[in-house]
Amino acid sequence: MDRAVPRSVEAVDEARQWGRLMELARIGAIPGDGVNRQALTALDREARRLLIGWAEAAGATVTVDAAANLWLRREGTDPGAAPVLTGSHMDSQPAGGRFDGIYGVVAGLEVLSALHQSGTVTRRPIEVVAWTNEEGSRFAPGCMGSMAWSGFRPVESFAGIADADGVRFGDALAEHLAAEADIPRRPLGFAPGAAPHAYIEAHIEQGPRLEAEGLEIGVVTGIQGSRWFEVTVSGDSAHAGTTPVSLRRDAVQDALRALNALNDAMHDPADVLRFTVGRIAVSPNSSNSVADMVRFSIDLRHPDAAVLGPRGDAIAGVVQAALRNCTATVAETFSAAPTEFDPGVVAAVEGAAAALECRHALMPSGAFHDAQFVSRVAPAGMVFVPSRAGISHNPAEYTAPAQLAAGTRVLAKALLDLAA
Ligand code: HGY
Ligand code: MN
Ligand code: MN
Repeated sequence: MDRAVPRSVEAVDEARQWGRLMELARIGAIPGDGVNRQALTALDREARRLLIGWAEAAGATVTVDAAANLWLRREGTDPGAAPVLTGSHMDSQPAGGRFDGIYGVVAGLEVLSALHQSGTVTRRPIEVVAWTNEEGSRFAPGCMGSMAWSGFRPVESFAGIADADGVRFGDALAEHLAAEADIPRRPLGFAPGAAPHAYIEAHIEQGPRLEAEGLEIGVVTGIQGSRWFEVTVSGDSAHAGTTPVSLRRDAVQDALRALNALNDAMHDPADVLRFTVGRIAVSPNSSNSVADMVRFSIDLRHPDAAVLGPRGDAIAGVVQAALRNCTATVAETFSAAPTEFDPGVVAAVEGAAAALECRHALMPSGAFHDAQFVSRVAPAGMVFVPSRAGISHNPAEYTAPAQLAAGTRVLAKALLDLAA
């Protein structure tokens, strides 16, 4: 490990990076310093155009693939060498913050800018990628761009998924690609035997540990497993005033019975299992009509597949047993096994943090990331920077400029070592 700090790492510019993040945060800004920038919307495209302008000024070539993943490439001396990748996502939660996802894309861009500014040329090409729809809040599930790119699921399999307004993913993707028709295309995925040499994603921790332990950098060892389900409880709509309870097939009441049963079934005294119902839709959603349909989401996570498997597999039976007079369907829409990152990439990140004398620790990720799908086809790892009070998926999400710059310098050093 070269312990000297390369000029390109020193060229990482804290103010330039912060300025870009704050300019992007204005696109989809919501009260409380938050951001709502949903995937494949005009806001998403506006942010991408801003990023593309900066990337071209840094000498990168820009391409888009069939899943609308956006690629910023800096050539190396050996153009045929497998590239080193970095990046993250640009879409946000509906009540999102200014850093989740977008920090990793801007950090990758900052590395390209620093390499360009310092005239540093690496042997391997370096590519920054902005993955499509990581959050899964407009179109569920998340990580569609990285799942399609890694071959985990074909992009066509998402086409029929509709957002809250009934817009199908396939149509939103087609509209998006048409709006970016001026950007050169690249094939989705990679040729056999031409997988990237390595991938490192910089991201905010979205948890309290780094701040609580006074650490600057998280060297991420892996990502806990996650499974998403969609539960639909079906009854009959009826008049709230005239229909006796004994004759009702009330989807709200049976959904409540199912939720209570699920809470009991998913209880974990060690508080490691994460069971979340974040979205509930009621039809016809009228105060004086008995509900004929309730649809709710389940997000289930655990670091151990031996726990996540059985607990997730039990969900359908728990729901069915809880119903009194409605019917229900339970569909699994997302399943990402627990991920262990590549030891070589983890060592590159840890070595970079040590070389730059950053206080760091090895740690797993509670949040999922596109890196979990990239890691199935290429050696992957992540760099975390602290989140104030561990807050994320909330407008109050915050990381200081100097903390973000430290993360980007570690990213730059690790990428340089891997691209040598
Ligand atoms: O849900 C997640 O873990 C990620 O932040 N989208
Ligand atoms: Mn994220
Ligand atoms: Mn997120």
